Amino acid sequence: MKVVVLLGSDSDFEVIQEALEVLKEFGVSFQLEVSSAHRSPERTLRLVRETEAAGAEVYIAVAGKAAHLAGVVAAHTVRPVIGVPVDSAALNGLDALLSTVQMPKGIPVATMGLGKMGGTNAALLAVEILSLGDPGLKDKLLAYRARMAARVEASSAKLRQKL
Ligand code: RP5
Repeated sequence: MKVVVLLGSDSDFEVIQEALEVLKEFGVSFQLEVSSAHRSPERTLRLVRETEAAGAEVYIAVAGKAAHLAGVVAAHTVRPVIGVPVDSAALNGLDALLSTVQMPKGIPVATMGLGKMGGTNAALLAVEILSLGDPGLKDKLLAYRARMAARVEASSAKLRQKL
């Protein structure tokens, strides 16, 4: 497995569902686990140690509210850690966004935008990181972007037809 996806709670699953499809689309192997920085701190530490020893190259940590998961994971590995803040109800995710992005100097977390958008970008960033050592993945990323650009062009043509 190349990527480890950690969720602070099973209630975060919806946020990362599309991201898992992206990883599958790119043929990137991943391991998905629920582990909380607060409720199961020892399990979180064990998972980071075990998966790094097993060859994990990138971590994606998804958490809401006082979201410490990404920071805790980053504290225990020098592999890149991508944080996805969950947009839960109380503060619309501002709590999780600030908790994830405002890492003190020395322990970086690459923080994505809130919610599903951030989840999908986390998967794409993980693929980009892995593509540094895998030209095949780079080609797939370029093809993915070309498909996106074609969709923009098609949507523009469709809109013009409506006028
Ligand atoms: C965080 O608290 C989790 O990442 C989740 O976003 C939030 C709420 O968790 P549950 O109470 O739904 O399990 O730790």
